[in-house]
Amino acid sequence: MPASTSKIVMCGDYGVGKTTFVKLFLGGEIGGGYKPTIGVDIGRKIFDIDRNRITFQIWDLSGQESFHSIRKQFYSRTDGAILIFDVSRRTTYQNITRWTEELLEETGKIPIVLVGNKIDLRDELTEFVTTEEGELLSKVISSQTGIKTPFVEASAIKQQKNLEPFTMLGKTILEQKES
Ligand SMILES: Nc1nc2c(ncn2[C@@H]2O[C@H](COP(=O)(O)OP(=O)(O)O)[C@@H](O)[C@H]2O)c(=O)[nH]1
Ligand SMILES: [Mg+2]
Repeated sequence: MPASTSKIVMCGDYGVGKTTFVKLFLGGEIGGGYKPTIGVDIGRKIFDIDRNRITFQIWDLSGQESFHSIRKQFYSRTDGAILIFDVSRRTTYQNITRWTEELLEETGKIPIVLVGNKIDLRDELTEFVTTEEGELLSKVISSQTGIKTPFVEASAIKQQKNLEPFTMLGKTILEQKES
């Protein structure tokens, strides 16, 4: 991997929308990653943030989210992570802590962004994870890990805030390279 390439991992339970975010960001299909046997799709995109060029190599678990054996390789040499939960399924929110711990154990301190996805479903539901709860979780992660963890609410399907997690992560990674 060239030094200028940043490996980004998509974390969160099955069905939260990880692949939807990646496909929208890459502007096409992903798949055919070079390690299909470990259940990971890998996509690549070069983009510009504030006149700086950055290359993301994005790793997305392909339906193997529950297999612990896969995830060690998955996290290896990661530069940044997008942690996603589904506001319509509280268990996916509760499991973020576990995803975070597992990730950071392998990577050490790296930039992360927390995403509450599927906010379009709130209209139809009486029980959902609220904005305040999402913000609280990001504060807890920040204070426990020492990593400033921005929180974004999104609806990938409606293409609301679906690119923000990537650009926020890119900015943080660029800032760290400069300092
Ligand atoms: N209502 C709604 N559905 C979504 C949203 N984002 C993704 N989905 C749907 O949720 C399902 C799981 O998405 P997917 O990206 O495969 O999740 P993954 O398992 O985390 O990769 C699919 O049917 C998506 O179309 C969203 O913002 N709102
Ligand atoms: Mg997926």
